[in-house]
Amino acid sequence: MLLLFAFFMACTPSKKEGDLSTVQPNIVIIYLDDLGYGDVGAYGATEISTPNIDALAAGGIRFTDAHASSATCTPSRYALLTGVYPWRNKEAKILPGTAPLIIGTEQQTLPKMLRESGYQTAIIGKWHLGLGSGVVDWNHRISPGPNEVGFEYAYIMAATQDRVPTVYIENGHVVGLDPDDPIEIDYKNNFDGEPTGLDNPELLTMRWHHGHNNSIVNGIPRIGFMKGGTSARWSDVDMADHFLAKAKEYVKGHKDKPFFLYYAMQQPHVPRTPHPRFVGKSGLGPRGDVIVEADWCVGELMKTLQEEGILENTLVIFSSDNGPVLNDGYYDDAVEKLGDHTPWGPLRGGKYSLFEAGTRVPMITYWKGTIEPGVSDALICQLDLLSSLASLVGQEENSTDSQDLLDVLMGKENQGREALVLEATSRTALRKGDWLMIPPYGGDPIAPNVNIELGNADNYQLYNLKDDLGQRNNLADSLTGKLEEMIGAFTTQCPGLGLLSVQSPSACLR
Ligand code: NG6
Ligand code: CA
Repeated sequence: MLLLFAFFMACTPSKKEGDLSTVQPNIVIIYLDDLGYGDVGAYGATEISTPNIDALAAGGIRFTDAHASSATCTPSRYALLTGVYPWRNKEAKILPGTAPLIIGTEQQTLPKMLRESGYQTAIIGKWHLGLGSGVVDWNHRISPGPNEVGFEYAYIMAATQDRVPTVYIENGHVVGLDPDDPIEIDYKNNFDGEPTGLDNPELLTMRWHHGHNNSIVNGIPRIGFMKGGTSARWSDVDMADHFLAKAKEYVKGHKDKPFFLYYAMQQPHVPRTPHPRFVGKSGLGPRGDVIVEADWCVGELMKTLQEEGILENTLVIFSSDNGPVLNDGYYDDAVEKLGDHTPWGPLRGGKYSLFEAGTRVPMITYWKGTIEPGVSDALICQLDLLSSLASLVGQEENSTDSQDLLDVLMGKENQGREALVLEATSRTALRKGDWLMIPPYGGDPIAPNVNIELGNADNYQLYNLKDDLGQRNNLADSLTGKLEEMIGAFTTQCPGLGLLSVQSPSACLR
């Protein structure tokens, strides 16, 4: 009887009308890799079809001014999971596959917080926050990693699809590893006699454009050198199905108690390797095809939640870790077949950029029967999920940069953050209200290989996004009062992050 009651409570939370403070829905974060603001139908894309993501948007809150904390992966994921601005941690930058874990095992994290509330917690997909505490031996249990910072279950790729090791890791163990064929990884030197993308172009099925010319796995040249582990190497074209199967299995096996699932998909990051059944489906080349594939995965996961009878007890949060990039290091027709598609939507810049398309990404909250469909233009950051979800499940959480914007996530309130410090490849800028201020930074205005405007300029830039979403009209010279106000606000966001130190916010490093 008691068991039955517990089961009932888990599946049907005791929700009072308008009171979310005691609710423990399942929480699923679906996180894409490099999906741009304009890559989704619901965000205006006309050249690509994303019916399943669009359905989430139509049935939930579609945020128009939501941000990843950063314009690259590792820092955004650090912020998402810790609630701490990534520029406070100097290690929070794009990591090689051999980097140590950059989240402290004593640090507060989203999965830890939810675990304290009785949640089961899992990550399935891309990790890219480092593993181990020095030199990793891939042939023994790899620790610390996701299991040590709050995830009870972890089925991950260590870094990115273009970096070695190209294996799945389940709770610290490389999946399918033959002990007689140990894995060795090195990011500096190749292993004797191993082919590389640089020396063996005849072995490649995908050509590298810049970087990506080290070890070859499945005909694809990668970043970093790898030897051994042949039986454990993943199949790139099956990766989406593989992670999806794991996610579905997790949902089915854990539906009787509240769970948190962080489903970190690999698309549309390079190398773009759609399963053969999606090849050619978008007409935009592999980049478009993997977005179609990812959309299908989203639909399948939603179907599973429905079939398992838990859709109305599950909060789904959909987003991306940074803005879009076309050529990110391989010849894969992303540029050539783009046609009229605009992955950055009406924004300027893209991945790696301090302009809006660097960090402003699609974000949707969906909770059937609880969230009323709508559109929110509140300024919100993925950084805020920690405090907001703590508030949802009734946990105290005020130790971080994260703000409690639960009502905004639920579509009950449109007042988001007042200000947000954005980060792109260790540079920072300030959003406040409708304004964006980018301090002067040296370096290329346009990244030559990826052809993205980075936001670098000799002088301050100030844009009013309300009138000028495309950030074409720099008002820094004409609105000096506003500029001063923004610089002042930027400085107070973090004492020490002032005019002289903006280019290296070391005073704010923890
Ligand atoms: C860059 C890679 C790029 C991508 C990025 C990380 C080169 C030349 N470029 O260094 O291909 O892997 O790192 O992307 O190596 S992220 O989305 O994980 O931040
Ligand atoms: Ca990314």
